[in-house]
Amino acid sequence: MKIPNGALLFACAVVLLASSVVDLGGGGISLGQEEQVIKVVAKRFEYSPNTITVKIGVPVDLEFTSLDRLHGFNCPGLSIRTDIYPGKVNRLQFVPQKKGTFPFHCDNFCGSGHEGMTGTLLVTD
Ligand SMILES: [Cu+2]
Repeated sequence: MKIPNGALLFACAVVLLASSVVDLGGGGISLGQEEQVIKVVAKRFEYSPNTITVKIGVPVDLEFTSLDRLHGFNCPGLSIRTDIYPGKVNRLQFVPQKKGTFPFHCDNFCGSGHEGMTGTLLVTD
């Protein structure tokens, strides 16, 4: 099939125009279910919040910050972990695939009291 150059250019222009109009809509368009963005603050020897509730099958974006030093977030039941460095946002993205109650804990030794730095991640319907 032969397409005249002019027609191709015109088609490209229409696509470009259409995409720029969509962008002006502001902030992008998300299809499907919304992401669950949850901010978690870590400090000696706690997480805030220390109970995190998410929905099964919906993408989760955990945004960790530390107020003092390096901590960790380790949730073995869901096979997820991240380091939590002070002064930056440490993201952990996952899609919960099973319902339940999953304990998490700090896995970077952060002093006397470190063993009590724990929380619970609840995956619900
Ligand atoms: Cu810690």
